[in-house]
Amino acid sequence: MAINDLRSFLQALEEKNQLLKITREVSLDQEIGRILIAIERKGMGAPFFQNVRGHSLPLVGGVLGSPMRIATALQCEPGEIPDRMGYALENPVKPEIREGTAPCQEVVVKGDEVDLGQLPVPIHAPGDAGAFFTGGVTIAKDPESGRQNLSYQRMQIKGKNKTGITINEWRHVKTFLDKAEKASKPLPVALAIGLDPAIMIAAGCRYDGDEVEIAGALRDQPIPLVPALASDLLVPALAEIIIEGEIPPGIREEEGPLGEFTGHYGIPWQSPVFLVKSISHRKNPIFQTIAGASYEHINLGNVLPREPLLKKYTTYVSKNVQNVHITPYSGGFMAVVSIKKTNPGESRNVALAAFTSHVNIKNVMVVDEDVNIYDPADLMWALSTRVIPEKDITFIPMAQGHEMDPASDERGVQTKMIIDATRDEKTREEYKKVVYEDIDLGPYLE
Ligand SMILES: Cc1cc2nc3c(=O)[nH]c(=O)nc-3n(C[C@H](O)[C@H](O)[C@H](O)COP(=O)(O)O)c2cc1C
Ligand SMILES: [Mn+2]
Repeated sequence: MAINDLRSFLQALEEKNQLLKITREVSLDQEIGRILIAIERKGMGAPFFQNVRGHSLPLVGGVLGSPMRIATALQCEPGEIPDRMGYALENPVKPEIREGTAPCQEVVVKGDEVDLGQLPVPIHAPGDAGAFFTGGVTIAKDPESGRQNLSYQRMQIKGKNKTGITINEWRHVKTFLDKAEKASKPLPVALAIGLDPAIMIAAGCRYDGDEVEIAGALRDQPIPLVPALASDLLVPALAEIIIEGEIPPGIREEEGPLGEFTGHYGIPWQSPVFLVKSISHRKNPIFQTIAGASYEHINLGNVLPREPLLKKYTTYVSKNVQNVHITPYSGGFMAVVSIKKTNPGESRNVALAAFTSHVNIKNVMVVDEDVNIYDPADLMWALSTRVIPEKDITFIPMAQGHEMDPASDERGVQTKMIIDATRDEKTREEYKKVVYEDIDLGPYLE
């Protein structure tokens, strides 16, 4: 079955037993966040809440919270994800611009009718400052070149038609807003919620063109876009909900704190505001959210966009590299490389290559090919049984990392670490891993 929007993706997840329909009434105030995280940590499916207290819209979260669900979204095997992402980043496919009204514009609410309180926006983590839109993709254009861009900017609700908008340094939207503010003009923005997961994955990538072309490459066909209602932006035709408005120039207000990808809270910051002019949606729209500091958040921002280069650089150093993974439970600070080692020093060279693939990589663990890089327990087993600390652990002090990592200084200077968990030739011969074949337990538990 082809996936081209959130609905078809949810159906694909359901077919793979990766969707958990929750019919019991749940509260937006932390309860949904708690359930999202508990279910994700237990490796269950994506929770699809049918009954949100005080709201008629259903809400889904965690759809890209596991390698299995990402593989379902990309219609490949989990081990093929880095290659699929690498291919898409190098073979962009331009979108298709459609005329006329699109599904995402079936119902339109404008002007004074706009009320963000009608949407089921959760307060996710206990320390969050309020309700944040976290699962929507920001659409904006360079005011000079007209180039369009997709990214994530979380928005704290501040009124019926007003939110904050968190725009970090180095973001394309930051350069667009700088240009608009210099000309004392507002910057039109659309927030698209409830999307084809290919568009969500593309929006987390650092790319110099329009990220929708990466989504097209992931789908091997152009993504359909339609003209927005309140600006000259182009929005995904099959989105569930589109919120349109603008960022007025020169305004900054306090926003936050919010649970961040590092697994720690940020501190309150000064943000521009987003003033909403219209909300359009499909009939019976589905709301979508991403819990802060969830694996889903880290997969989108820190894992999927970076594994292709990690694979490319490590494979460049050794053709014996089997696969790579950036682990979502490390804030994206840990890279794991599996290798079928043939030379004694090969694993160290591969680790050094891994550091060059992204500044955020702080810990690199190299394992033999019999270790499951997606299984934290298998990695801890390799650490516990195959590492001789004084020989296999190497520190690289005073290197550059991420400034939000609490184990680095305020400019991100930190010590990097190599954990070489590969065995030498002799140990490899002497010690074989005990492997029990996987089994379908269904018939035994009836
Ligand atoms: C779930 C998620 C939430 C994010 N939240 C924000 C945010 O609030 N503000 C921000 O500037 N960047 C945020 N980011 C990071 C950027 O959106 C992301 O790096 C994006 O690729 C940047 O796009 P750009 O290269 O077009 O600027 C978030 C990323 C993810 C995956
Ligand atoms: Mn961009």
